[in-house]
Amino acid sequence: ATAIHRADYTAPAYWIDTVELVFDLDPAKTRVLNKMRLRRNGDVAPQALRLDGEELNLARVLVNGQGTSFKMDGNQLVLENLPEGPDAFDLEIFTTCNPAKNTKLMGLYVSNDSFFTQCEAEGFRRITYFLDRPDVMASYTVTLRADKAKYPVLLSNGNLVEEGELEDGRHFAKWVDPHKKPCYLFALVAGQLVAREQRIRSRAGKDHLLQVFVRPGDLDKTEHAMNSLMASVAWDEARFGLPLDLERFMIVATSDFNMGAMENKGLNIFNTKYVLANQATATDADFSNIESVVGHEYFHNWTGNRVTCQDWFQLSLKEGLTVFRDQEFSQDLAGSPSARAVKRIEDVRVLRTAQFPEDAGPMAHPVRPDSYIEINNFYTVTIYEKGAEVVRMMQTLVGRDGFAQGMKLYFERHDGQAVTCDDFAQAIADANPQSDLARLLPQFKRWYSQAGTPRLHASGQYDAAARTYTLSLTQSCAPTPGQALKDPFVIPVNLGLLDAQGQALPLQLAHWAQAETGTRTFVLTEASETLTFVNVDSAPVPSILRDFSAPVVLDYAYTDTELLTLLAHDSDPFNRWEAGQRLALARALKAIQGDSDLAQTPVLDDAYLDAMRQVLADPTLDAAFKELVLTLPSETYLAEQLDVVDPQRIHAVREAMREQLATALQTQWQQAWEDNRDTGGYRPDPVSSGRRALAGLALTQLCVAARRSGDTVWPGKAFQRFKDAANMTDRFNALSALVISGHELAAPALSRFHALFKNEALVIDKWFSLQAGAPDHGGHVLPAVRQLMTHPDFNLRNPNRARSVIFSYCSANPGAFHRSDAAGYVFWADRVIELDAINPQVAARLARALDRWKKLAEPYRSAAREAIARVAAKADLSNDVREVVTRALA
Ligand code: B3K
Ligand code: ZN
Repeated sequence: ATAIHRADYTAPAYWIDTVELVFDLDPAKTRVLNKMRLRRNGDVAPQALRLDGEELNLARVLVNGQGTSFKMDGNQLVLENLPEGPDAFDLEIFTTCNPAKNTKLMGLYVSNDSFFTQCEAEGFRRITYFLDRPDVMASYTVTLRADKAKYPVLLSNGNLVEEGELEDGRHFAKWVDPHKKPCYLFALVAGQLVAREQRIRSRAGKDHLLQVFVRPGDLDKTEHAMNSLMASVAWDEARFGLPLDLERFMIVATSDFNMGAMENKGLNIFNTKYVLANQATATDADFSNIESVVGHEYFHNWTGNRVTCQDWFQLSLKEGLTVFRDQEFSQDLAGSPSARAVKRIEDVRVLRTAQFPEDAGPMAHPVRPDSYIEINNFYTVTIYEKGAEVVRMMQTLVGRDGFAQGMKLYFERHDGQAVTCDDFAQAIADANPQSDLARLLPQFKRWYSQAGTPRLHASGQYDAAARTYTLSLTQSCAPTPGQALKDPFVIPVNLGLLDAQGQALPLQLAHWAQAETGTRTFVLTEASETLTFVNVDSAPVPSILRDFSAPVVLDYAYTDTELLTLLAHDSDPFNRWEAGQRLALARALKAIQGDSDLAQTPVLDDAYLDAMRQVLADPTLDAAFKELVLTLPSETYLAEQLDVVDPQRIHAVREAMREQLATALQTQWQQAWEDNRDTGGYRPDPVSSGRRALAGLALTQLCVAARRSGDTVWPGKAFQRFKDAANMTDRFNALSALVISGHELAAPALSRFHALFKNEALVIDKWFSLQAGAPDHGGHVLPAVRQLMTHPDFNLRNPNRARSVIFSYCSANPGAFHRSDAAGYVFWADRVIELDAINPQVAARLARALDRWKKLAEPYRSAAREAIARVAAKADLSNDVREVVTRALA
C-alpha cells in the first residue's frame, strides 16, 4: 500500500449528476443495478474514467444502453472509450455482492437478519463501482426490493415516493433524496424494525417526521434518543439559524457497528449503544453520550452534509466543527455555569488522556494531515477533539456572536459544495474583519498544519514597590514524525489574577486607560512575550488558561499555597478543578519517581487531604463538580507526564492514593453517601446525575477503606444497594464498588447481574467490560479476560463485545495489561492478528494500544517492541493494521 498525499489532490475528471440504484436484497447475493448520468469535467484534461470497486462481482457495463469495452486496473474499473465532448451520458453497471460474508462492516452487510450500510469513508465502492470521493456530489434515487416477510421495512435517504408488492412475496420501496450528496452519505436499511415517531413543527413553521427505528422489543428504550433529536433540531435553529432541511429524519439502531454512529443524509445509522436507554439498563453516562451522539450526527446535517469535505485530508472540517457543536449543545442543555463547567472538564479530560498521547506518539498528525495510507486510521482524537479545540479557539477570538456570523457566511458561500479547512477559517475571519483571528489568520492556521501539543511556560514576578506584576509566557512544541521544527502558534490565554485571599484583582496593562475585572483573553503569538500589569496591590496568584482556552500543556511552578487558593476561590470552575488535579499530580509524580515503600510512606499529606475534605463538605459546590475534583488523575494521564514509564509503579502509587483518600476522608464519604444516595424518581439531568456520581464514588471509597480495615459493613451495604437499586447507574456503581475494592461479594454480585440482564446485550457489554477493566490483584485480570473470551456470550465478530473485553483490558487497564512477564502484550498481538482477519478497522484501533511503547521502562519496553514486531512480521496484514504497526516501529 502506498501513501496518499494531500498535495496530490486534483479535481475529478468526471462529474456524476444523478444515480439510480436498484437493489435486489439477498444476504448471500445482492444484485445492484447502478445507472449514472455522467459528464466530463471540462476543467480537467480528457482522460479515462476510473471507478473504484472492492469485493464486487461485475456482470455488465452499458454506455448509453450499449455494451462497451472496459478493463480492470487493480480494484478500478477503467473505461476508455466514452463519448467525447461535454454532453452527459448514461453508464449502467450491474454487480453483485455478498452482504452475509461482510465481516468488515463496511459497505452493505447483514446484522441480526437485517441489512445495513456503512459507506464513510470508502465503503460505497463495496456496493457498486463509483467515483468514491467526497467531492463528487450526485442526486440519488434508490429502489429497494426484498422479501416482504423477512424485510418489511425498506429505508434509504430522502423521501419515500413509491412502495408496493412484487411477485414471490417480495415488495419494493423507492426513495428520492432531494439533496445532492457525496456517496459516503448514502445509506440503506432493510429488516424487521419498529419506529418511535414524532411530528414536529419548526420555528419556520415547517412540519417534519422524526423516526427512531429499532428491533421489536427495544421501543421502550427510544424515548431519550427521540428527546435528544428534538432538542438537537431546536438548538441548531436557535443557536445557528440552521433548520432541518428534510421532511423526514430517521435514526436506525444496529448492534453491529464499527464506531458510534453515522450521519447518512436523513438516515442516520447508530450503534445501539448510542440509541437505546431506559433507567433500568442505561447509566447516566449512557444517557449523556446518547444526547451528544444524536446531536453530533444531527448537526452533521449542515456541517458535513450540506457543506462537505473536498477530500479526506479535510476530515476535521466536518468532524472538529461538529464535535465543537455537540459540545456546545450539551453545555447549553446543561444550563447552569457549574453544569457547563462539568461538561467542559469532561471534554478536556478526554483531550488530555487520549489526544495528547496521540500527539506525542508515532501516530501524531496535524488536524489536517498531509498524508495517510488508510483513511480509516485518521478518524482520530486529533481530527475530532483537537479539531474541536481549534474551532473553539476561533470562537474565543471572534466571540460567540462573531462565530455565529462566521458560520452564516460559511453557509452563504459554500452551501452545496465540497470545501477545505481553509475555506472554513476564511469565512469565520472574513465575517469578523476587526478580530484577532482576521489579523492573525495565516499564523492561526498552524493549528491545522503542525502536529504536537504546544507547551506554554509561564512565570510571574511581583514588584511590590512598583506595584507591577510581570507574567512571562513562552511557547514551544516538541518534534513530531516528519516535523522537526515548529513555528509559534496563536494561543488565546484566558487569564485572571487573584490575591492571596482569593479575591479577584483588577487587570490593567500599562497602556490601558483603566482596569478590567474578571477574565481577559491575551493572545500569544510570539515564542516569548511578557505582560506587565500595573496598579497591582498585592502579589497575585495567576489563573491561567481559564476554561482551558487552548489545547496546550501549561507549565507554571505553582506552589501548594497558590493551588490551594485557586482550588478554594477561583471564579473559573475549570481552573478550580485543575488546581486540585495539580495538587494530586505533584504528589503522585513525586511518589512515582521516588522509590519509597508505599506501605510505609504515605503519598498524600494533610494539606492535600484537608483541601479535599473541604471540597467534599462544601455546601456551595455541586455534587458533579465534587466528584470530578475527588477523582484522581488517571494512570494514562500520569504516564504522559513522565519520560520513562513504569506502569506498575504508577498503578501502585495511584492505588495507594485512592486508599489514603478513602481512609482519611471516611467521615466525609459517609456524609456524601448519605446526602446523595437517594435522588428520587430517575431523571438523567446534570444535577441528579452528579449526585449519583458522587454517591457512587463515595460508595467505592467506603468499600476501599473497608478492604483496608477488614470491615464488612460497607461491602454489605454496597451489595444491598446493588440488589435494590432502582436504576442502572446506582446498580452499576454499587457493583463497581465491589469489583474495584476487590471484595468477595463481587463474584456473587457479578453472577446475579448477568442472570438479571442476560437478554440485554448492552448491559452484558458492561458486565464484560467491568471485569476486564478491574484493578489487578496479583495478576488475576488476564486469566479472567481469557476466561471471559470463552464465555458463551462472547463474540469476537461483534465490535461492541470485542471492545468490551479486549479493549477494556488492553487499552483501558494499564495496571493489568503491562505485566512484567509480557503476557499482556502476547495476548494483545494475538488478538490484533485474529481481529484483523475479521475486521481491520477494529483491529487497527486495538493495535494502537501500544502506541507509547517507547516510553516504557524495561522490561516492558523490549517486550512491547517484540509483540509489535511479531504483528508487523505477518505477511497478510490489512493496510489499517500495517500502517499503525509500521509507524509504531519507525
Ligand atoms: N462520520 C462518522 C465516522 C465514520 C468513520 C468511518 N471509519 C461518524 C461521525 O463522526 O459522526
Ligand atoms: Zn462526526
